[in-house]
Amino acid sequence: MSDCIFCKIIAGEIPSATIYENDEFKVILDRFPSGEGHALILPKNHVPNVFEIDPAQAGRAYALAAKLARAMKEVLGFTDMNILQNNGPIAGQTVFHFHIHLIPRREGDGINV
Ligand code: DGP
Repeated sequence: MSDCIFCKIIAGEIPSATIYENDEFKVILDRFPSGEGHALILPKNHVPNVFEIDPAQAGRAYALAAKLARAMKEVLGFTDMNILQNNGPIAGQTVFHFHIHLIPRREGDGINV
């Protein structure tokens, strides 16, 4: 989608810090992180939100979230993590390309999700 910032990142038109990639998903660091290591799982196809994503693809996205959560915990040394996903502006979605937030949590980090 031509005016989607995440599609531009996936196409390589806008730089991003990519931490993982496969045929279906790209995982980048959030440009406005809630905390250290805040990452976003993006499907490479444009799909706006949970209401429109293929449920099977949503399942693969969450399976990837579970794998990355373990790898990130090992590498970054945090203890806890929020995994969340916003759908629609009232729910706090600001980029209308489905994405899962992986937010490492540490004691006393002061993050409000
Ligand atoms: P949400 O509010 O759930 O739609 O989250 C969108 C996230 O995307 C937000 O945490 C900030 C992040 N973001 C917005 N623009 C960019 C960008 O250009 N690059 C990266 N890496 N992240 C972005």
